[in-house]
Amino acid sequence: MSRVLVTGGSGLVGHSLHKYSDWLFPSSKELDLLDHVSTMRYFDNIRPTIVVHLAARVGGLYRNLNENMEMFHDNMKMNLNIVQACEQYKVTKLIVVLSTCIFPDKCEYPLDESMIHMGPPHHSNEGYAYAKRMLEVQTKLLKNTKTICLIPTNLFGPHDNFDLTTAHVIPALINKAVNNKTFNVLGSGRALRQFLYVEDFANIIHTCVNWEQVNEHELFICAPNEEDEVYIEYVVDIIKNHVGIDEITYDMTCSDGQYKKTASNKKLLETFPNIKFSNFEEKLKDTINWYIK
Ligand code: GFB
Repeated sequence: MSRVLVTGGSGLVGHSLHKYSDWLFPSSKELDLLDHVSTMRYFDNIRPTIVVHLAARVGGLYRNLNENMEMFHDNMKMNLNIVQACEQYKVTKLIVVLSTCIFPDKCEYPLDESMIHMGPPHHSNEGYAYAKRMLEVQTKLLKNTKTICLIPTNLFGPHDNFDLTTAHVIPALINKAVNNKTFNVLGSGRALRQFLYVEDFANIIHTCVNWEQVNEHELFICAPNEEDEVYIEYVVDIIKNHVGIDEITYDMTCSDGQYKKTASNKKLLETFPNIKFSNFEEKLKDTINWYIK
């Protein structure tokens, strides 16, 4: 009988997994991943057999630009503790979450799983990117634990972080649109992104938890189809029309971050042909309605 532990259970992705009610979702008070002793004590008591490691210090472009050192430091500490605990308590499967923003900034597109370490990441989030790349290396070195690195594109949905100073683009724009009748888009709006709805990602995680995994170490980019990549200004238009905004301005003094990070879902869909992706515009409107409610 598997005992599934989910770290970071109160966040965007964690919330979408609560429907798997027999899984464990400890709070950071019960399991402080920044504290080695607390982490080992929790694993010793609970003895999980499968770990879904979502907990991270994470944020949008502007948080990363301001907190690269803290991003590296905290994520390295959490990841070291989790991987050591999995080794010591012989966890059978560890699923971790990376991000398509950790890939090299200068590369061929579309991104595929083989490219992660082939060059420096974009300077805007190198702290986060290198910590996540080290997590991929750590998981590969585990001796008795099968590991899966899931690499999502930009996630969005209900229960996201909507704080304007740390949020990703979609919750930030929703917050501004709902709370101000005119609002500022940071940057030109010409960057390209593939947005993954959080419930679709939750389905991928659940599939991996139950997958009879053959290889010791697997990586899967989790992305909607490449042709579903959109400009930020397209997202702005949907939010503007759905909320009924009068005027929008673009603050061209702000960074656009990475221009694009187009990623291929080929390996994921070849391995799990039943994976489906929701309609982006419909789920963006659902997320706005959830925030307004
Ligand atoms: O989601 P986001 O903040 O991060 O998106 P990244 C940034 C893009 O949205 C840039 C535009 O092109 C911004 O110019 N944007 C427009 C805004 N208005 C806003 C706004 O009000 N707030 C924000 N945040 N963006 C992140 C990485 O990159 O991707 C993280 O830094 C993480 O580490 C995440 O991996 C998935 O997509 O640029």
